[in-house]
Amino acid sequence: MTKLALSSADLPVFFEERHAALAARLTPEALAPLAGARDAADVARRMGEPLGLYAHLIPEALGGAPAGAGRAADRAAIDVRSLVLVREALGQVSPLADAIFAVQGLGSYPVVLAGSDAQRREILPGVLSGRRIGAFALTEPEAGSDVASLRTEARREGDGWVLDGEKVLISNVPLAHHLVVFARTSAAAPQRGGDAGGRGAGRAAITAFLVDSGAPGVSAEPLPMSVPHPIGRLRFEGCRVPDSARLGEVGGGFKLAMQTLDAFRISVGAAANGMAARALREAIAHVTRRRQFGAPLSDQQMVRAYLAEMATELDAARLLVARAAHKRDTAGEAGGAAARVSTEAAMAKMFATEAAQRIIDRAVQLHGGMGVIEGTEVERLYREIRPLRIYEGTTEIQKLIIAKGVLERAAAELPADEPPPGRAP
Ligand code: COS
Repeated sequence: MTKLALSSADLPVFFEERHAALAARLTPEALAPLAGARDAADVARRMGEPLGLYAHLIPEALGGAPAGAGRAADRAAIDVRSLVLVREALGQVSPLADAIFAVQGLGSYPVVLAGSDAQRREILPGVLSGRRIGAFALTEPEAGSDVASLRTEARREGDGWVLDGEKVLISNVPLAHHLVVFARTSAAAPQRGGDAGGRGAGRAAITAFLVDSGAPGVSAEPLPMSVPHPIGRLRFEGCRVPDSARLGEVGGGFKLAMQTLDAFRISVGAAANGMAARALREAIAHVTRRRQFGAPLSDQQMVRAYLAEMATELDAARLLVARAAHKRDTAGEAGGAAARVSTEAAMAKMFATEAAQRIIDRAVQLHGGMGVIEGTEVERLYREIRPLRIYEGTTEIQKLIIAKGVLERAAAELPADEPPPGRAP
């Protein structure tokens, strides 16, 4: 590979000079140590030093990479377009590295957003260097998409809290030094779709905590996945933490989780675009080399139709991702918190991951039988892309978020005396 396909080259209108400089550093040579590597701990460390990729997860004011003019002093400003470029590159080179990078972000951005000065000082320098790896412990056996129904409990005891409960499908668990744990701090027992007080009360009862993965009362167990990916289960049994381990306000956990997901869902789309770009490149190489019926496969009209669809879908996905990231980075900053981009982020995540699955599937088809032989690049990508349509919010959850945003926008545009769209006057 001579060069990686990065959106900043094709879509300069969405990007700035610092992105071009970053893209120039994201070369196949620079990222070669990550390609094909299977030792997750080694991959995680290398992305800190020497590669410096985690700098894009930390605001400049806290020692990370610049997020653009006027944002240098903003202690919550991470540059989502830089995340997009890093994940597009990692998606092409090493989906394992990409997944670790993303979860390092999910496990540190809540500290950036809501951490006290002491928590930021304790966590962020290690995140930057790669000496410290984080995880985002939200999902539970009975609370996946329905975050408000989570059951892990944090009970007030003396001047601290005691955590009890179970988390599953938590990426980075086998590597993690610290965990961002979302727990229920209200006494109300949760029911499906929230708690006894309804969905709103279910959400208002969630608080985030910063917990050391080696703390007494925490145990971890790895889970094997269909692709090489460090993931596992966590148990909290009488895990005692001081009140200073609380991340943000009591009851602020749901919002903190959603704000974190809004920023990182856009970059999931970018990772999907990276994997799709790699598959398209492999498909083009194959169909121009392989001859059937006396000519290269690329002479066949049906093959050309596939290539046309793959390239168009990839460009459409890149546009949605770039639009969401640009809006997230440039929309009015209010009190350090970026403007809501839930709808655009959900569109980018949904469309790019679904399109990448289709593009990679066609790349497998174009490879014929070789496409399903273990060790072929497209066969590996076929397995690697699948979790992206599920993690950080399934395609179905993204549709709910998009529809809600569209309806709210339509309602906001209506004159006060007009009935909502779709309803008879
Ligand atoms: N920033 C700030 N506030 C946000 C927010 C954001 N990005 N997203 C939601 N909120 C706020 C809303 O404004 C609302 O506040 P009010 O009650 O004050 O109006 C509150 O949070 C609830 O939001 P919403 O009504 O959208 O919540 P729902 O319960 O209807 O839906 C879904 C929540 C289903 C969208 C959410 O639970 C979700 O994203 N689930 C998927 C979880 C996931 O991605 N899991 C994977 C884990 S990581 S691999």
